[in-house]
Amino acid sequence: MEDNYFYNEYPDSDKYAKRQRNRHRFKRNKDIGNASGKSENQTASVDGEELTTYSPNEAKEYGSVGVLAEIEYYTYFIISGGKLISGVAESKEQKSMLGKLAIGDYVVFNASGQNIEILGIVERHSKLVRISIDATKTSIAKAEEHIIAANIDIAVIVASTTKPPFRTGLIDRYLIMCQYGNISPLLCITKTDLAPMPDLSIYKDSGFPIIGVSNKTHEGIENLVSHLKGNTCVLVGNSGVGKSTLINTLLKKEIMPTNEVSSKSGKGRHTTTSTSLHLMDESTSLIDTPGIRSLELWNIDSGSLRLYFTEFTKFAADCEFRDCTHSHEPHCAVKEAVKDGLISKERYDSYLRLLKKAK
Ligand SMILES: Nc1nc2c(ncn2[C@@H]2O[C@H](COP(=O)(O)OP(=O)(O)OP(=O)(O)O)[C@@H](O)[C@H]2O)c(=O)[nH]1
Ligand SMILES: [Mg+2]
Ligand SMILES: [Zn+2]
Repeated sequence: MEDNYFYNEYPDSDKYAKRQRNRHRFKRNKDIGNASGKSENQTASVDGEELTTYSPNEAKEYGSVGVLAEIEYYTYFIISGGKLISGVAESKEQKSMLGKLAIGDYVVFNASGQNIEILGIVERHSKLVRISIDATKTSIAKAEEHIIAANIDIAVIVASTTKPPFRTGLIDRYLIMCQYGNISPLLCITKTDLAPMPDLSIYKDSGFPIIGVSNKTHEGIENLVSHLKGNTCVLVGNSGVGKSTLINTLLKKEIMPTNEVSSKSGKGRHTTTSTSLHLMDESTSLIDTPGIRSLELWNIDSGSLRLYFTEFTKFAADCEFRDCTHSHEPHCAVKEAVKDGLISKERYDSYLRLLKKAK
């Protein structure tokens, strides 16, 4: 779908930047208006549980369309027609709907009254989700999803050469999320000024771009920009790897607050606490996310995990058991392939570690 907002005619961008810097002091803006003039019926488009979804063509008939940039308490910020606008969820229905929206959603809204009323969203073409399995734990299809961001083209999986130390486990988890959500991954290694690039040979056959950058020297930034141009990109990764710093580098503005990694623990400080979307240019958006707090935050059931390690698939057909988890079973063709060097041992070990944690 074509959206028509332009960075150059983005009059509130400085205000937005300031608000970002002062976010800890941000209070719900009571001046934005209220929905008291509206009848409750106008929000009846939310049919209890489901979020109303429009096709891109339908959307224009029902209201204005803009991209959801940030939510703070009951206030939402939408970029539409080159402007950053905001509204407040007042009714029970609007509040409940807010909980179902994701940053990056194209929201359909009615701006005819004092307040901006969200009617629904345009169909999502992709979504980055943390997956948690429902109580029956029978399939991934039944998973209850927590959407990190919607309508994403590229997930920039950010890891640092050091501070915090480089590890592959989280990268593998994000690769699974990308596959589940129909999103192209890009691996970005920051802090190349502090230490050499880690050995990434295990990913050499995976086909996604791997780019080293430094936010200090700006090495690699141009290369990264050439990959991101024209796309909606979400930055994900551990706390302290430099996601917000990278957004500032790419926007050439100090919009996002950043914080030093604790010298004691070597861990990030969870500086970013909410997800927010920023325009890099008229066709490129960048979404900053809070660093994942814990590896246990999301789960995939052990039966589905193997499906996300696509390089196992062609061997798995020869396993003795159709539902082989490629761990303890005899006559496992995947284990054979690892032994023969046809599947990366490191990727397999990562699979086993995730399998142990999968519930
Ligand atoms: N030397 C060096 N330091 C960097 C680089 N990128 C980021 N940093 C520093 O790393 C620290 C953490 O950066 P942030 O951008 O706050 O990290 P984050 O990933 O946004 O962390 P959370 O918001 O907690 O998820 C800051 O002190 C940055 O200045 C880099 O390329 N080189
Ligand atoms: Mg951050
Ligand atoms: Zn097997």
